[in-house]
Amino acid sequence: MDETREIPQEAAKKGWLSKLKDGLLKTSSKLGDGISSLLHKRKLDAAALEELEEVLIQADMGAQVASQMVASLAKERFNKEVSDSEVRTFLADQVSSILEPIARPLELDASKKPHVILVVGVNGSGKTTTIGKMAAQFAKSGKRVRVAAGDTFRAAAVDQLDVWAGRAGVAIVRPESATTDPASLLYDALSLSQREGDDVLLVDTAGRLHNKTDLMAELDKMVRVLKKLDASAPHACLLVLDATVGQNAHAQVELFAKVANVTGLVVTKLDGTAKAGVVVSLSQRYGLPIHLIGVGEKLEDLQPFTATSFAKGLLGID
Ligand SMILES: Nc1nc2c(ncn2[C@@H]2O[C@H](COP(=O)(O)OP(=O)(O)OP(=O)(O)O)[C@@H](O)[C@H]2O)c(=O)[nH]1
Ligand SMILES: [Mg+2]
Repeated sequence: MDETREIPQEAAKKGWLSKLKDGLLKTSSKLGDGISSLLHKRKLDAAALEELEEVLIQADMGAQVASQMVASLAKERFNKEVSDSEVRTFLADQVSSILEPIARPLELDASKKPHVILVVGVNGSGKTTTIGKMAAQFAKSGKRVRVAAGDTFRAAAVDQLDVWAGRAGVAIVRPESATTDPASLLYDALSLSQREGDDVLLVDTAGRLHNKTDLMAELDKMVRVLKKLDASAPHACLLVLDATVGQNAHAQVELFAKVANVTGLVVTKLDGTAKAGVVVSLSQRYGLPIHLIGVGEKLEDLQPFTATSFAKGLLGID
């Protein structure tokens, strides 16, 4: 047995689980405090259940999920003595089964050279940071990676991606000037990437929220240009959502689903909010796969989304 290989992997896994738990601390402590105080010296009666529903809604789980979870808890434990840890474990199981069908790793199709990933989302949601982190992780796993600065208009946006590319040790395609059209930059990036035999091309896009028509036109143009070189591209379109906006994330999913063929979600900034329950309401409502989550600004703070560990982190269970 190769122990030297196993130990670092185990350590990395443990490291990520505690990082996830720490990252979700704002939400889990709010939920935990709410649950303990509503159970304080009392049985799980109707008033306690009503309070619990409110606590879940406050964490942005959504009204429907909150009422379903409370109803199933009531079925089993109504008017019984329950400890707060029993309630947290019960809720974590419920959350986990809601998340299970949509927690899907982002898979690369090895037959696509490159596998083109378009990254979209509103201003400041974490697109560029997420691309940087993903690029680093793909590169670390031995993939040949290139990033394209499709947000051509803002020099600062291009420079930010450049810094991440340097950190990740991957190639970048930069626009010649602020007037370079994003679609023509993408044409150059994909041609180069095909010639070089890259495994992945990650495309950053502008987050300025135009009106819906402009946004659709710009994304359509980008997709059309990519298809000239590879009819199956883009192979994924990831919508990056900032968890701190809570229920507003729903409006963003609805907007982007209309203007782009969104294939999956990345939820960022879970560390900065007590509203991490939004992940649960998004899962229940749209059924879109959630591939990755961000719990911090550093390279290692982006990780695959897994149902059980997220559910446990959310409810503060070890
Ligand atoms: N705490 C925390 N901060 C994050 C996370 N992801 C991104 N950020 C921060 O959020 C800010 C915005 O991130 P960007 O990656 O620039 O967002 P963007 O979507 O590219 O923004 P625009 O290009 O302006 O549309 C930066 O300060 C990031 O460091 C996360 O998971 N946790
Ligand atoms: Mg950006």
